[in-house]
Amino acid sequence: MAGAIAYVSRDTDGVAWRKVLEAGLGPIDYRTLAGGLGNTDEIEIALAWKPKPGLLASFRNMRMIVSLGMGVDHLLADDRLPEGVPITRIMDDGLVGQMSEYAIYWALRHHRDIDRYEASQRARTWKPEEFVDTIHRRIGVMGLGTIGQDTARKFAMLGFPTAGWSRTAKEIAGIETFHGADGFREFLARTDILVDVLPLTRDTKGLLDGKAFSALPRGAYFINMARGGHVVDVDLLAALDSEHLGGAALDVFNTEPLPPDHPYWTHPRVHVTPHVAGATNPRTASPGVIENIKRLRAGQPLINTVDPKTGY
Ligand code: OXD
Repeated sequence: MAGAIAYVSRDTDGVAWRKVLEAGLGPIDYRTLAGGLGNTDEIEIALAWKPKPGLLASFRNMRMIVSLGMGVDHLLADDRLPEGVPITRIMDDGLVGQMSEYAIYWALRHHRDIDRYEASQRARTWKPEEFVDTIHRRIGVMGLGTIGQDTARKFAMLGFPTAGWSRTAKEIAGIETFHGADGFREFLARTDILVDVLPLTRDTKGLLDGKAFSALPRGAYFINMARGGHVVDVDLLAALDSEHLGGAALDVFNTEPLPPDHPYWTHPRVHVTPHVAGATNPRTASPGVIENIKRLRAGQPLINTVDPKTGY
């Protein structure tokens, strides 16, 4: 039998992944953190989500690492990550769809003043709010990978003027695009609802600081479904407190779980969700993983590979 496949995540017991992998590959030597990894020299492939630093380095014969998230910062944060072992990541249409739903949900809530109507209902007050036309609510999506493009296209389909910002230049039909440090301020200045789906890399850590928030128009709304590490929290709180920002929907945080005493929990203009914007679904994520396992074993080039230098 081929080498072992190890499920290295504490999020679930790994049973769902075992089922989908067996359905695609037949009998496999499958091991989990929960059930015990056995002789780790036998591990050929690691399916990993937030592995303990140094653990993957102990799999001496490992030939491929599969990130169980579309983001790979959880792997690259490990300074003992074995060099030369290819890193691939899941590409999950299900997760992509969930992420754009999340952004659209919070954007529409803000766009249609639902927080205010909820407060009015609690006060039994019949009070129509001033309406902003869709064509005057500008969406800006930071990050134009698979998730960003899907999200931007769906906003554009709803009739919102939509722009995207990415590190390098991209052209996407129906979306105005900006790129690089030079395009960042201009992008922010035309954005009423900012949606963050960037990867967390050396270049994007702390990118959303006081300067960035003040470049947004007054009253702008911020949706973060990427990584908390992009945000300088004190600056976001200051922008919310001064009402320069109208509100924020935050799914990801610098520290997760969000500590119980963190001001975001009780901030009147912040909605907090526990990193659930997009959950990896083994059913929709497994075809690409199975394809890569077959390719690895047949000596063929892998798909969905990650460049550790760019971080995505
Ligand atoms: C991911 C995530 O990276 O869920 O896929 O955060």
